[in-house]
Amino acid sequence: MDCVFCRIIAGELPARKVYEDQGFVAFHDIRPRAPVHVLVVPKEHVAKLSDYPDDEVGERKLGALFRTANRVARLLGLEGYKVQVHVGEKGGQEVFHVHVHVMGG
Ligand code: DGP
Repeated sequence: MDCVFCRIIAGELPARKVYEDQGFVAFHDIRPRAPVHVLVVPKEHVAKLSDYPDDEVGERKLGALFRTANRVARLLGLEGYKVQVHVGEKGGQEVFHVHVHVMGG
């Protein structure tokens, strides 16, 4: 397994987890760019946001991803926060396993 986020999900690498459910995990970013900076990551390996299919399945998965980002922000007590997704190398993506940055505080 050469995906760093898959290895965190599998418990092979440590991470400061703040949330976990059946489909998602959230943990603190190793290089925080805000006082609170967590990554919300689906357990299913999908390389990038644009790989989700343009159909009802994709819509459900995208909805669940952003619903979880909101849930995590609420759990962390963030009143206002920034949500960011880098898509593809030219979009600044470094880790090719879909994730949403939630930054606040
Ligand atoms: P990006 O792919 O550009 O959306 O950003 C990836 C983010 O993942 C970056 O802010 C740093 C973070 N990151 C990379 N490797 C690890 C890691 O092993 N653990 C944690 N907690 N964060 C990581």
